[in-house]
Amino acid sequence: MSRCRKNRFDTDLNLRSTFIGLAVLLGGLPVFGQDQSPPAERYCQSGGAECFAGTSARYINPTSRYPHGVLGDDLEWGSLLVQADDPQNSYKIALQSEVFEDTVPRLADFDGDGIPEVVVVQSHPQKGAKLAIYGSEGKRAATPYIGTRFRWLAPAGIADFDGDGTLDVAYVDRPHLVKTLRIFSYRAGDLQEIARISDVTNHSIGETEIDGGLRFCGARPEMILADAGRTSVVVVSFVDGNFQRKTLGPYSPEAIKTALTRC
Ligand SMILES: [Ca+2]
Ligand SMILES: [Ca+2]
Repeated sequence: MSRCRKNRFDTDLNLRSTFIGLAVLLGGLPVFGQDQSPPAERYCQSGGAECFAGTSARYINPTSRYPHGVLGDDLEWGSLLVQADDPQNSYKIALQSEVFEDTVPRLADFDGDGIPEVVVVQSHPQKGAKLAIYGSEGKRAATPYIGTRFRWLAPAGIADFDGDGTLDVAYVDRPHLVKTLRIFSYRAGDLQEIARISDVTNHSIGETEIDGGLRFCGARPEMILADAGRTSVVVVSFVDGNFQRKTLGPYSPEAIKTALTRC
């Protein structure tokens, strides 16, 4: 999960114009352009990488109003921009005091109508982070805020992990402190917690990316994470009616990548 380092130039139009001009002189390539996040990740029910053709989403409007710096700089995102072929499904969410404290937005279809909703990490200046789902009508569902300023969560994946037909979303609650994977199911338009797995993490303070992710090997999608001390790679699977965690081997960034791509 990648994250471009943002810069402050979007708040200085003169500087920005200068840099865009330089970019043009350098061959027209967008060497500038870190005033927006990379495009949204797509969580396809098939486990593939391509779905929701015609819809894209990214964060825009960097802001320094929430100087937590957990993702490597003191800038977070002020707005979410969703663009779809159908103008009715295009929208912008501009936060006022809160920020999107996140790497990229995530597209997933929670209600099965074929139109993706957007999963974000949104942080409040006093209450810290929560995970939220947006649709064109606005915020559709959210977990509670953690409750304390400068406390964060890192999404681990979106899939029907338990195979009950409803989409689930998982995140590591305070990956530097509490290190607990929490799994929520989208039911009746709300997020209901269905499981917790302790002693895991997917991020260290200052890293610009979230570690791990999903793999599709057996009957159900699995989550790849590190143990809390980042000494081993672990996989969380739904087996025999329960979420279970299993150690795969010693931790390294390469071992995480290998675990994601091999069964
Ligand atoms: Ca939908
Ligand atoms: Ca489910």
